[in-house]
Amino acid sequence: MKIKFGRIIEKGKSLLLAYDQGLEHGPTDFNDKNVDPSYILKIAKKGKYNGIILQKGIAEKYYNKEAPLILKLNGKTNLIKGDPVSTQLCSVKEAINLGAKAVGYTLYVGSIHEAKMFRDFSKIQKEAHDYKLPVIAWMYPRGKAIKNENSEKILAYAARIGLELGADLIKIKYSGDINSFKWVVKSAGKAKVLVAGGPKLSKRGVLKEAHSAIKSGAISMAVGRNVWQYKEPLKMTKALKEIIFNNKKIESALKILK
Ligand code: FBP
Repeated sequence: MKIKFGRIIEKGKSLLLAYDQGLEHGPTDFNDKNVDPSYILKIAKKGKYNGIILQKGIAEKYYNKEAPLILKLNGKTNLIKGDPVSTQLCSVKEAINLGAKAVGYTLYVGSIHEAKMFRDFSKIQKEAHDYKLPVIAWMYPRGKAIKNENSEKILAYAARIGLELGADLIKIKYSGDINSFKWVVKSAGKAKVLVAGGPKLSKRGVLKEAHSAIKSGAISMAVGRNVWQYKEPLKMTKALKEIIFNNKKIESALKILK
């Protein structure tokens, strides 16, 4: 089957901007500027991102083709504790009508609700592929059964599940070192791996993560807070791109942020 990646993958790489944290974490992630979705969409456009990740409410009210749209089809808040479940909130057809060029879905592997998310994901995967749309799976090990969600073993398992379930791209947390992450990437097989950004790091920390992601064989990052919480998001974008698309070293990219 020929999936249409379009601009989402460029020269074998991809830098995606995530902005679904309003649902996942609430406005505690935001300040006066980045609470406004228009501010993020400007970054996506000026930074020439390969995709902007939004929930449908933001897409309906703000999106105007600033970058290829990746519609997140499920979501949950962080208000409910215990084993997580993320249910479907938007259909593949609604996503297409909003202009989506790919769809995204979070799977909490290891949660007692894993079976429900697997079942729902398998339906949206089929429907999206009927339209040749790429499917991005957020593969997040979570729940009481998961002792260490960043261990190489569990991340490699989660990546492999993404491949088995038919994801085209897998968004996954970084394991912390290149050698262990190489195994995670290898376990994902032909599914391409994107490293998830996470909470705000130092400038060097973000660039190091991008550098390690590329060195491990990932096709890049899907980053949110580390770009739009940074005081100059477009400079951070440029620095990340130097590493991701131009194979620059961390020190050289850091000069952009001086
Ligand atoms: P960040 O780069 O801001 O961490 O965004 C990546 C992301 O996967 C978002 O798409 C999502 O909202 C969030 O992280 C979920 O984070 P978590 O479940 O770890 O709190």
